[in-house]
Amino acid sequence: MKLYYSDASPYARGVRVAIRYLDITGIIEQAINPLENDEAFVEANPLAKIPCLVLSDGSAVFDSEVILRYLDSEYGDDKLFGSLPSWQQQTEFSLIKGLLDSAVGLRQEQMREDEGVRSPFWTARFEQALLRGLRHLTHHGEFHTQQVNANTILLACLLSYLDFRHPDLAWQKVAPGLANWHSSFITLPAMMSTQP
Ligand SMILES: N[C@@H](CCC(=O)N[C@@H](CS)C(=O)NCC(=O)O)C(=O)O
Repeated sequence: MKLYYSDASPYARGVRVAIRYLDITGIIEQAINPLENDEAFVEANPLAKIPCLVLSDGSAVFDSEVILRYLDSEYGDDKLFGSLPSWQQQTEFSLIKGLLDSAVGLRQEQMREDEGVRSPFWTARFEQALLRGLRHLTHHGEFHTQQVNANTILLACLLSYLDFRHPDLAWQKVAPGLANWHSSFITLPAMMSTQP
């Protein structure tokens, strides 16, 4: 199997953390820049987005959520999603995934600055969603332990991405509990070995 990824992508990092945590072997990780539209990559995922997992029979699995569910079901004994049976926990997963979309959207606005087309409206909207969402998770989430599951992996990758790409956001001020949890979670070997 082959995983297309980039070091900076928080979605791809979530999948790479899961591969290490579940101790899955036999996946070759190929770093690419999705914006370069490599022919084999675009053939595998017409959306030209990473992560994208190409199976041994040549078929492709994407996006990050489907890859995580695939790996968990085929190799992980449901360790990642099995511990999240309630609709509330599934909704928490959607919230974290949506916050990743906001963080990456905010990054795209930064990149548009060079073209002189950065939107103050969308910049503020992404920032507000991030701060609202993290505040919500601080009050309603269950992120007080070292438990490793799909939600904690993705949340840790999101918070590390915010520190990496959006250090001025100061998310720690609205979510101090998450900041404590994150500083401990990132010491896990699977997190350490996938740092951008
Ligand atoms: N919903 C997708 C989002 C993946 C995504 O947006 N990846 C970014 C990198 S962080 C990408 O490949 N961007 C290239 C593009 O948008 O053309 C997932 O969960 O995998």
